[in-house]
Amino acid sequence: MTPTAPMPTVLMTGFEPFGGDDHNPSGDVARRLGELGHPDAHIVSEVLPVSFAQAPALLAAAIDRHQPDIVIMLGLAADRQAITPERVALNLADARIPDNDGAQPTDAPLEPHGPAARFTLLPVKQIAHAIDAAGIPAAVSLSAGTYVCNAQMYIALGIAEQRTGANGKPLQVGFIHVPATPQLGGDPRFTLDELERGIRIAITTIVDQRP
Ligand code: PCA
Repeated sequence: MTPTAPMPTVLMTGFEPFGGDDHNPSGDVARRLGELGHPDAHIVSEVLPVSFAQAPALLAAAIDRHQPDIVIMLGLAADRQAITPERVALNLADARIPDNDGAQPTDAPLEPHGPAARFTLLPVKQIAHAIDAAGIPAAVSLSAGTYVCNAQMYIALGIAEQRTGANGKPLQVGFIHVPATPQLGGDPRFTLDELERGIRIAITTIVDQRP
């Protein structure tokens, strides 16, 4: 970003708790960033239900409402030991557990005529490197899985494809999974403050890398 460029608007999403947990750090971090702001970007945040049926439409509505330049979606990946920017979203819903509406799709395409996969529009290697260099474990993840987070990433990237043309300003979209906090049985290093610090670094990296 050049010094004279206006601050980009970042839509930051996270999720409500799911799978019996009483909180979800992805929603907590998104909410915090929306409240506290960030020096490099105008942040708006939304916490979405863990619902195959509802989350994509709510995300699309939030994009329409806020007209962001960048969409950074967060989700919890409780079995990971790092902050993991996602490289690929698959055209597949295959839920290990029911979502918060009780839906459990298996072996189902998200868009019957859509491409098999969509690739992130975020600089995932630079993001992982910058977070890791600040002392918070981070690594690029190949796949966002086959649950609601993957569905949200796939659909958001589809919205971005339609925006990059004459009809709208380009939209830079990607997804970052965060690990479980100590309250959820995760590594003691992954406090909410540390996850927030990591995501703040991700925002700075994305804004700095913008063409
Ligand atoms: N993680 C789930 C869905 C909501 C969340 O925070 C996932 O990884 O798909």
